Amino acid sequence: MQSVGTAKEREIAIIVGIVRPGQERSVIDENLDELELLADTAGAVVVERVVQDRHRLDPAFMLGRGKVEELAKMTKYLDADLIIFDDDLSPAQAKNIESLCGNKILDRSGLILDIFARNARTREARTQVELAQLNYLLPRLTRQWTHLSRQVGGIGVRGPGETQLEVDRRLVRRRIGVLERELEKIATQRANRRKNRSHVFKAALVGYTNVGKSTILNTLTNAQVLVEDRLFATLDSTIRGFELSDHRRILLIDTVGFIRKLPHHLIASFKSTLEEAVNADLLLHVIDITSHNLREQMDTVDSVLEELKINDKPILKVFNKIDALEDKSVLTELRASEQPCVFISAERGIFMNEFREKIRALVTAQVRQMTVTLPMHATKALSQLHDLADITSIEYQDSTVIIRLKASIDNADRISRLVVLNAEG
Ligand SMILES: Nc1nc2c(ncn2[C@@H]2O[C@H](COP(=O)(O)OP(=O)(O)OP(=O)(O)O)[C@@H](O)[C@H]2O)c(=O)[nH]1
Ligand SMILES: [Mg+2]
Repeated sequence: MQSVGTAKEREIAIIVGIVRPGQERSVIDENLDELELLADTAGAVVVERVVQDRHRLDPAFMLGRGKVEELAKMTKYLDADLIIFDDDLSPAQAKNIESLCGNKILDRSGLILDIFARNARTREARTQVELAQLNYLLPRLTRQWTHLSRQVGGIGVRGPGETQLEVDRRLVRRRIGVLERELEKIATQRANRRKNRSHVFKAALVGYTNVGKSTILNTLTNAQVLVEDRLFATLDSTIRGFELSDHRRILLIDTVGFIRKLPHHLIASFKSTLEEAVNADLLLHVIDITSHNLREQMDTVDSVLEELKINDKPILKVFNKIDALEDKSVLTELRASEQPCVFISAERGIFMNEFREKIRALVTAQVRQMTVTLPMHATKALSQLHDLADITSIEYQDSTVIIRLKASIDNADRISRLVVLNAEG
C-alpha cells in the first residue's frame, strides 16, 4: 500500500539503533540487520542507518536533542517517509521526535504489528492483530499524533485497525471490548475442537521467525503451508496428521514465529493461536543453524516459552538449514550442549529419517497417567502391571481393584489390552 501524497512504490526509511553501556556494537548491528529485514518485509527501503552511543536514554527524545535535529536534516535531504527506532519509544518520545522531524516515527513493536496486520488472513488472525494494534495505538492517539489523522495507509497505519485510527479514544476502547469478546468466542470454538483431539499426541513446531517451521510441516505431512523468505509468513496455526514409523498417528502443529522484542500486546492477543502450542505434548524448537544470532534467537524463544509457561514440556531442538552451513565445526559443539537435538535440512530432505525417528522415540518415551480396573482375582495381570508401569495407588472396591499408574505410551497400549483381556474374568 502506498502512503497518500507520494507516488513512491516503497516508503523510504531511516533506521536508528542505540548502543548502551556494556553492549557490543556488533550486537546492535545485528539487531539493525534484523530491523532492516523487518522494514523490507513491511515494504520500506532502508537508505540510512544511524547508531548512537548513549549512557542514558533521553526521556523526551530517546537520543540527544542534537542528534534528533541531525535526523531531521537527514530526513529532508533523503526525502525519507519514516524513521524506525530499534528500541521501543514512549508515546511522548515518538510525538516529540515527530514534531522535530516532520515525518512518521515508528519503533520495532509498531513495525512488527504492521507486518502482522499485512499478513493476517483468517478472521482469527485479523481480530488478534487489530486488538494488538489498537492496544498499541491507544496511548498514542493524541491531538499531536498528527500523522494518524493526516494519512490513511502506509507502514504503521494499515491493516485491520486502519479504519479505527481516525476515531477517538472512546470509540477505540469500545472496539477493543468488541474484539476481546470476539476472541473469547473464537477461543471457545478452538477449545471445543481441541477437546475432540485431546487423546491424540501433539507435537508443536515453535521457533524464531523464518527458521523453516512451515517447510518442516510441509515436508513431513505434505501440507501446503505458505513458505517464504520473509518474516512472519505464518500467523495461523495449521494442524496436520503425521504417521510415525511405527504407524502411530500424531498431530503436527505449525504456528506463528517469535522475534526479539515481540510486542507484549501481540503475545497477549495471539493467545488463542499459541494455545495450540500450549496444549502440545512435545515441542519441536526449530533453529536456523546458519543464523549469526543463533544463541540470541534460542534465548528469545526460550523466554517466550517461559512467558507462555510451557518451558517445562519435553523439547527437541531441531537445527535446520544444515545444507547452507559453511562452518561445520559448530555441529560438534551444539551436539554436545543441546541434547536432545537433530540436524536437518527440511528443504533438501537431509536427515529427515533421523528426525522422524527422534520424534518417534520421544513420543514413545512420554509418560501417560492412567486409571485401570481389574477383577480382584486377576493376580497375574496385576503382577504384569507392576512390570509395565509405576503404580501410584491401589484401591480395593467390592470385587475389583482400581489402580492408578504412570506408563510410557507403548506400555499404556499394552496395559489397555491387558485390561480388556482380563475384563471378563
Ligand atoms: N537453505 C535452506 N533454506 C531453508 C530450509 N528450510 C527452509 N528454508 C527457507 O527458509 C525460509 C523460511 O522458511 P519457512 O518455512 O517459511 O519458515 P517459518 O519458520 O515457517 O517462517 P515464519 O512462518 O515466517 O515464521 C524460506 O525461504 C525457506 O525456503 C533448509 O533446510 N535449507
Ligand atoms: Mg511459517
